[in-house]
Amino acid sequence: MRGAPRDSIFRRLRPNEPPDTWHQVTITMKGITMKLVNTLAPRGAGAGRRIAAFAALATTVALVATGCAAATPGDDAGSDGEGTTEALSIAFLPKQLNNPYTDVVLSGGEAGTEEIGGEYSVVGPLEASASSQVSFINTLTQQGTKVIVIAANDPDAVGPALEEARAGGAKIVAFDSDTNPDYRDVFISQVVSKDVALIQVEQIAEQIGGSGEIAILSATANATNQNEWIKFIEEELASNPEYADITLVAKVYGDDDDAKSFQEAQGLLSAYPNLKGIISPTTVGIAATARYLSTTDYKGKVALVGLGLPNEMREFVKDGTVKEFALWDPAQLGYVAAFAGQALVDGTITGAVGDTFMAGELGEKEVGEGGIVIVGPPTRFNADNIDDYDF
Ligand code: RAM
Repeated sequence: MRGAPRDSIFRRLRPNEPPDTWHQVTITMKGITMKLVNTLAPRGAGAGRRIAAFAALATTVALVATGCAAATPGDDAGSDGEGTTEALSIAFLPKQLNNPYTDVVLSGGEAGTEEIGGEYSVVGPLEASASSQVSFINTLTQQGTKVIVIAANDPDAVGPALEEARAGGAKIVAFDSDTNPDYRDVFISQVVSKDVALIQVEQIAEQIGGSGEIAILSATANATNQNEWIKFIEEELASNPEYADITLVAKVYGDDDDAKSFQEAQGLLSAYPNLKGIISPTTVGIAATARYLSTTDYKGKVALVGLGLPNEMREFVKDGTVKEFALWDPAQLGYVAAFAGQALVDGTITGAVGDTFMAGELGEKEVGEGGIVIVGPPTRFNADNIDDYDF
């Protein structure tokens, strides 16, 4: 293994680390790696200000990334130590750049790529619409990128472009949000999809006392991951007699846009005055909904569960808006994706069930049914443990 020795990237799981690298995007251009960090947003600042500041920053990043998309080597790329082999180019294409969740995932992707001795880059759109990733894939294909790691905004819209990339020799690793399985070699999934759904149903049922109206506030309507989780949530509500008194009255979409998610939360409460709880299986949606609830009489009365970043949710757990939510360590997702890309390129795996590869400090990973690699279990965050996490 090449690359400089370093501490574990999963340092965020250690308590009391300073949040100094919290919002960051790294881009590599003409041999120079730039880290853009939102230092305007210390932990505990208002979420609105924080997200607005980062959105402005990310606009710059996306424009730069569009212009030079991902072709150039990282700090220590370009040599295998003997000066003969070209570094493996691994390009990450998240659903959208201006999403704090993406930043954490990418920090793991960068660390994994560095550990492999690969050439890391990031490109991506600023909004998660179905077709927004196609032009980025085309550029990566033209540049001969060896591994494209993609979180799909739509399982099929990216298909033809990914097929072309593969025809040119690229390996495709889906992560976070899957493509149609025909278009990728493996999918790195944070957790077992059904488990993500079940934990959220359990949490909402606990918090509303087992009966009443609930709603779902999701990301975009096309997102594969969100739709998979919602499908399992609906199935569980319909089939488990424990949940017979819970009624799902609405599903709305905040498009992983802070302002739209905030408005959708507001809209839900005015359209459904008897609403007892909201499930938001997206980090953007749950933070925006918490911010809305925290300033209204609904605070502490309407339950809010879902998937959130501890650093974004901390203030709402402390002020009593939110009792408990869930997530996993997003950095592990990017980290494992980088190693999967390398394993595909060097032929260790093909994406067949039972294939195994080593993912650095996370050890051996196995490809399961459907070409899916599961990374880790979900964690519940509440007032008792939220200060132990820093991501
Ligand atoms: C949002 C995105 C992402 C999802 C997380 C939990 O940031 O929609 O795809 O996995 O939430």
